[in-house]
Amino acid sequence: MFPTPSYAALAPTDRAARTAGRWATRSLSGLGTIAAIALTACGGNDAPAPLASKPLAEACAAYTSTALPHGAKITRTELRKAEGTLPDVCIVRGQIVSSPDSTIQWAVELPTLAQWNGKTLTIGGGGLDGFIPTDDPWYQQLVGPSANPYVKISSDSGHQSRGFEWAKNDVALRNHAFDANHFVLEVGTAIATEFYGKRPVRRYHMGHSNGGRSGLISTQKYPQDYDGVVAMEPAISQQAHQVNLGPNVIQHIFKSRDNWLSPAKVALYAKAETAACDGLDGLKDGIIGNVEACNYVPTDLLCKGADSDSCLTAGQVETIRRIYSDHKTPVTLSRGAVGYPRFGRGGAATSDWESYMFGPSFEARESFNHMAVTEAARVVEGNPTADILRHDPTQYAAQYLRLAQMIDGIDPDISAFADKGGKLLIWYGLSDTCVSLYRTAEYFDTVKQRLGASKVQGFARMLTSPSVGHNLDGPGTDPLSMDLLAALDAWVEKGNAPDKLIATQFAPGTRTPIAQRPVCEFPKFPRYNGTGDVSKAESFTCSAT
Ligand SMILES: [Ca+2]
Repeated sequence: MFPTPSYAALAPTDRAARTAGRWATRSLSGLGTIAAIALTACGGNDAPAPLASKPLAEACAAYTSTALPHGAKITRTELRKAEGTLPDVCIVRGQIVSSPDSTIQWAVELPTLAQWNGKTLTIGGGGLDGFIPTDDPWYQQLVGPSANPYVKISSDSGHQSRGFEWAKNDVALRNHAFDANHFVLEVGTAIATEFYGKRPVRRYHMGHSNGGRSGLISTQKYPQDYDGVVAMEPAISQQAHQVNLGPNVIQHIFKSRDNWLSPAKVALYAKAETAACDGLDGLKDGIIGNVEACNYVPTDLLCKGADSDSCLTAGQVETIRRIYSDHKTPVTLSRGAVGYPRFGRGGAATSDWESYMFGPSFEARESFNHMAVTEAARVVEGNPTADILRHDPTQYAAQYLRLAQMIDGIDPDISAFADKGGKLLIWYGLSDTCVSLYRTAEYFDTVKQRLGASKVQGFARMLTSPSVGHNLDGPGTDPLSMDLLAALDAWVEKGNAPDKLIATQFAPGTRTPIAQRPVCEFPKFPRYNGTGDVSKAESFTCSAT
């Protein structure tokens, strides 16, 4: 139930066959079957041309199927004309009625036969889902132009509202947690096979926030589904987030105006934190690379007289201390987990603090974290008007555990995914103030402990970019400039591990490149070598200290 930037800032803002054989069988339905019969009858290579060999509009209008897996039914097909960097595609839309309480709406985007690279890309949805990611320009921007040659697959995860009330239903919860993406991947695979006359050779997943979680959980629940997964800032422990942030941070912020930080006060703090910590990575460039060494506490900003935008109250200093503190609400969640770690430094200089912690006004209580803990509290209390300021998670431990056991993507045994050659690329902005970087780092450590660090190095990486938040903005480099999908594809197809990725920093509000930095593996960050052009990546070395 985590947002993507589209959730808060950029717009009103995830799962293959249980066995490879099953989707191979499915792939011989429809036109594939006709092709197979024709091949047998002629005894040669004169298979009829696939539907996709016709002009796209004609092929799209003619496409139909009565044999899709999981009872999937097509509701309509439509041609979307090229726009911006997006090409012409045929969109096949449909649904899977899982139960009276959960219908999965899905869409499959088919490029022309000439453009198709023979692969599929599932795009995971953020927030609480309830929308089709491929219909949201933000998600098309997230996967980038590199995704255009792919068949793009996405779903609303099995419910049509953006709230969390559907979570009381087990089928809806299971669909959202992992099954919807799995079912729809099989549907998309069957459609691609019928449309192009050949089965996809690779299948990837890319998502951010909850969409990153859905990619990660697929490697745990359905390890045969994907050949590669890009999980950006994955929200893998959402109930731990609610149970801990609610009483320890959100209640504090919204119980008194003196604890809430206005945009002006966030800017004041951002400037002071940057001044205190920017140079710890060897260069004062506005980027706080060495987040571990940054321990600034803003007591120097304490108001000496009347409260104003140029000082912080004691309550506001306490708020900041809580953002940067580990929390231990005594509620045990899946795999015995208790607590939720602090957020990384640098978030005040991104749009994250306003989006996720404070919102635009104290009275509105519109921050995402406030909304998330409130929605969860209402589900576990069974009370649609429950107020987070009076909610005690310890009274609802069993209900939170039920949710966590379904949604959490924290099984460290992803050996089946690794052993079949799957590649996993996790990326994090170090300043994320929605989903703690340190929680995912803890999870990645458990994977290394289970599988061995050298094995993990062969198929999985956790990369980070400093001074970038959950909205993918900030003084740091642009996360989309790394082209993580292309990096994943190069790792899967050519064995080129993503060891030397470079990210580009743009002038604020523009697409004018001003500098480049190496993308480092956590806990390393780009440290300036002390000499060399500060705009060039080669002048920086990935360092842990
Ligand atoms: Ca710096």
